[in-house]
Amino acid sequence: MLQVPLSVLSTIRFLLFFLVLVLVEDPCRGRALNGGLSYDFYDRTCPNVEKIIHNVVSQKLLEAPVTAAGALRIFFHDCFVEGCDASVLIASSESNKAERDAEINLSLPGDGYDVFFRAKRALELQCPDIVSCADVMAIATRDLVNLVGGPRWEVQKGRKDGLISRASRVPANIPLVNHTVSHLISLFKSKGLSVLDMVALSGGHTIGFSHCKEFMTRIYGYNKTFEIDPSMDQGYAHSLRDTCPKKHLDPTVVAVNDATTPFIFDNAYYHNLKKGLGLLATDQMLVLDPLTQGYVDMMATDQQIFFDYFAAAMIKLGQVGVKIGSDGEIRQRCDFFND
Ligand code: HEM
Ligand SMILES: *[C@@H]1O[C@H](CO)[C@@H](O)[C@H](O)[C@H]1NC(C)=O
Ligand SMILES: *[C@@H]1O[C@H](CO)[C@@H](O)[C@H](O)[C@H]1NC(C)=O
Ligand SMILES: CC(=O)N[C@H]1CO[C@H](CO)[C@@H](O)[C@@H]1O
Repeated sequence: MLQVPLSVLSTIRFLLFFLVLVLVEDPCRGRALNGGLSYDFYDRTCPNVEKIIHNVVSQKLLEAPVTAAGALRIFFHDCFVEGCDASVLIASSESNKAERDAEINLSLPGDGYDVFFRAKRALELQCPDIVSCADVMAIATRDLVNLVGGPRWEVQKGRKDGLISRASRVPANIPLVNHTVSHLISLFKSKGLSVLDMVALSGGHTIGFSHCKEFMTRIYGYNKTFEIDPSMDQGYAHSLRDTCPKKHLDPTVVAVNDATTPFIFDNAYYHNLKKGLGLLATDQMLVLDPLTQGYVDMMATDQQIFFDYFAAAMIKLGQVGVKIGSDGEIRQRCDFFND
């Protein structure tokens, strides 16, 4: 019979013990929780990254105040399609219709794209080939939200830029105004975001605009019983009818998302919902559905609570489907893949 010497057994036991330690304490496992992102990612390679982006962003905001809302919506769309990998910035080519040109994107505003392109160009002068467009988007969006009155949070960095951008992958991943709350919940859940995250992120509609077609069915011929959506404040509905006449509707006309403080990032959005002043059907439903109305009340009660949950949810949004290592690249130009 083969005798296993005691020393071998104890070595095996030691190795097993060590393995358990590694499994429990492996720092990579902890990092994987943030998708491999870190706060100090560019500390050695581009220490001024945040300052450079901030300068560009604040200049752009002075020129075009609508930039904040545009950028925030583009960032959200980017993260929901292929993850936060700047795939939304890619220009279409002859052989590829990119995300930007998916129908829902036609309303994403040019100033929002422009601020990301400008920030990247400024970075390339000081730290060429170092900072990904995906990280530029996360940092610039944070700055813009903060500059229009919203909270500030530290941005985790280290995202790579994606290698795929297809218009055909957009529709299934982007919420529409005719979706039910339960559909929205499952869409957000599929991205790792909770109901609370969803209600907090919807507060992004405290700034920006929507085109008339997004709410026309609420203010004209709603259903057989009601001409106007009964959950909408009737005076508000009539003022929206003035903005968006049924006949000769100009498709470029927009209404502000937050009827009370349209240009300030605050919690007025939630107060509005409680008064029937939600613009989109999906906004108004958040206060009608028992799964979400408690969170709406909470955000309306205390702006600081909204800011804390919004910031936490933006950090989670910024982790959705991020690519690290060889999963992606550092683009030289945000609108074209390297080759
Ligand atoms: C919950 C589901 C959501 C739906 C159904 C939805 C839908 C829409 C629609 C239809 C518009 C108007 C687009 C246009 O006509 O130009 C819009 C605008 C906007 N959305 Fe959302 N959205 C949702 C969630 C979010 C989230 C999570 C964010 C970001 C945190 C966000 C940020 C924005 C912003 C900032 C605008 C204004 C854009 C501008 O002024 O150019 N939305 N949204
Ligand atoms: C929602 O609207 C889109 C067009 O904007 C339409 O294609 C889709 O069928 C609608 N979905 C539902 C559930 O009504
Ligand atoms: C019209 O909409 C209201 C509120 O959404 C609803 O209660 C009512 O049942 C609807 N009526 C018809 C005929 O669909
Ligand atoms: C097809 C199309 O019009 N795409 C547009 C998508 O949005 C950007 C930014 O506004 C435009 O530059 C594209 O032309």
